[in-house]
Amino acid sequence: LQQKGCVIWLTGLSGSGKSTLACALSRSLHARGKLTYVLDGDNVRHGLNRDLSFRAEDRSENIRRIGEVAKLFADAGLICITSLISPYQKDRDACRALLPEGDFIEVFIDVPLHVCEARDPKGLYKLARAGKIKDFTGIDDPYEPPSSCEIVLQQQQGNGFKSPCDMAEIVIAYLEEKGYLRA
Ligand code: GGZ
Repeated sequence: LQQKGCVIWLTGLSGSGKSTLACALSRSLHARGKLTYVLDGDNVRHGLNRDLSFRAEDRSENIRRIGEVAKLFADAGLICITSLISPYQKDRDACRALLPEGDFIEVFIDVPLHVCEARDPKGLYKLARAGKIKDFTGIDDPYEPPSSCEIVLQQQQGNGFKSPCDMAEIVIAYLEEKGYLRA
């Protein structure tokens, strides 16, 4: 086998930059000759998971299914990047438990709610505040930050701001150190 598979599990609020980071990571890994697959909540909810709502039990089922699919990709030797809010700790832990020790790499994109809300790229926070979307994460549905995860990314660290590419490099350095990028 040409590479050892793993799952890079991105978690964070809507508007925290998960999809942008997933894309930057995947490009950078391709440039190193690695096979990747991105599973994005927003996309998968239009196909495989189109029967699921944002109620707590449906979010859990969304995460469970994507965790199982991610495991299949990792088994096949790919680096699978998931990009879901995945707000509940117990659901993330259940996905972790599907994989061999070390192969589930949880990455918390730690962007505060007020920053995500100020960005509001799709206008969803505005709708949620107006009560037009119910059960919106961070507004009237909880987000449980990881209590312990492999990587925490913050936009502002020290005096500098981190771009999506800078963040991707941090994850790539981790993969390198753990031996996931060996030929
Ligand atoms: C949270 C919602 C909601 C509610 C629609 N709560 O920023 P986006 O728009 O593109 O990504 C969000 C996406 C969340 O889907 P996930 O599959 O990642 O969620 S979870 O892991 O909790 O199952 C957001 C949009 O769908 N969206 N309604 N009520 N986000």
